[in-house]
Amino acid sequence: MTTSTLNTSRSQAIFGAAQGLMPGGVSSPVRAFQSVSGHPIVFDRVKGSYAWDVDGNKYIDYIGSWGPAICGHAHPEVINVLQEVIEKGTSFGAPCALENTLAKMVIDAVPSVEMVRFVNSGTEACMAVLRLMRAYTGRDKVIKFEGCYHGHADMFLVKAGSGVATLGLPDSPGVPRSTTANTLTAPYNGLEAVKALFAENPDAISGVILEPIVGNAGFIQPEPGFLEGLRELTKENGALLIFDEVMTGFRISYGGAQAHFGVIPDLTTMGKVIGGGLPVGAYGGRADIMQMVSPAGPMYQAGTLSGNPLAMAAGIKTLELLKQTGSYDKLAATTEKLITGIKDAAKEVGLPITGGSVSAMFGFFLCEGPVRNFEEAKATDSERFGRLHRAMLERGVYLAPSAFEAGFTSLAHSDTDIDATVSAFRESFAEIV
Ligand code: KE4
Repeated sequence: MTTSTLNTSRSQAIFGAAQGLMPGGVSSPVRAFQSVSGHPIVFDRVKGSYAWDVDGNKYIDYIGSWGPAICGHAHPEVINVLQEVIEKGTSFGAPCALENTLAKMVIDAVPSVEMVRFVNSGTEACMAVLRLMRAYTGRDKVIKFEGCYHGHADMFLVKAGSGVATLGLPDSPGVPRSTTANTLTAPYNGLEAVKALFAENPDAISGVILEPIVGNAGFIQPEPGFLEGLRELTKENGALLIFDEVMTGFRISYGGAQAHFGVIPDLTTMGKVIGGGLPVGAYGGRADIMQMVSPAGPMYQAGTLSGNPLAMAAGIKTLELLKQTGSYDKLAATTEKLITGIKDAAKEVGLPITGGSVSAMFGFFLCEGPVRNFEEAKATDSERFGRLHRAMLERGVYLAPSAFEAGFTSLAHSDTDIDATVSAFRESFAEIV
């Protein structure tokens, strides 16, 4: 694939105008390209595995709106169902049968979920699940892991991943110390550190929340025994285990990472895929715990647009598509071919690289590795990644604009897409070596 000087003049003009309208010119920080070379690309439309920018340039997209587009962008069957449902209104603010349908699909699919509550984002789901952990156990402290990101609620902005890591914001201003005083942190895969926290805080920790596969510090997998160890430790200490599956849910398998690893938490948060591209989040788990949620119980949580028919319909159709035989075999094969090609291409020019994939989620670090936690992830060559990102963009491949994010494939990514992507990596690695 030959490079051409990408004409992105309209992107530059629109992004330039955005600067005076929205902080950083974006609606979410990581989109601002602040840790990679060049300015952001302004999208015009997306379809399948592709995105087109406002200058007409086409890209193979490995972000997929940060996870929701697992069946491919603007899937015709999702579009059709939305066109039908929208005729009946966009939001009711009242119960609708579509909520029952999606709730039953989630309950039938995700091993830990006996009851579920829909919200409008992953952040909301994580905020609510933390309140529920505390309400159920009567304890205030929570353990999270360095580099894991659970949305932007105050109590989680402690050594968080994603944009916080990208922008080097170890803690955000505006978050009172009192709010994070009950948030304890440990290194990912650091079972001994978690044991020590429980010993130092007897009967005070409500639970442990984590990404069962990390996608917000780059791609980091749990080491054998880590998830199982957390399951045992939380049980021994009367605490809850929470899997934040906002990113991994219905991506790692139809039952999420918990079904893939065979470790069942007490509560699970979800988002992204279950909304099929519309704003949705959810939290669910053991019925005895979920019964505490208002109005069944005393723990308050609410939302104007929660369970709206459009989001429910898009989620239902997306899960129906994923449930079809062979979906996850295809996702795994596509992604394995991609990450193998990427690593081989780097090694051909002697660039240090470590990385991997699980189902439709992948990632790599430009360092020797292994990368088992956020501290080791920081060894990645972020400056070189910034140049790689630009070189790939020039060759029509759109990667997450941060060394501390994961990549996502979809059912729409073809063998031709993967071959073209690996070829672009081969040329780009040679350019940045
Ligand atoms: P949202 O509030 O962005 O819907 O979800 C927050 C969230 C919670 N938990 C996990 C594991 C997540 O990955 C996320 C959000 N993921 C980021 C991508 N790293 C969203 C992209 C962005 O912030 O613009």
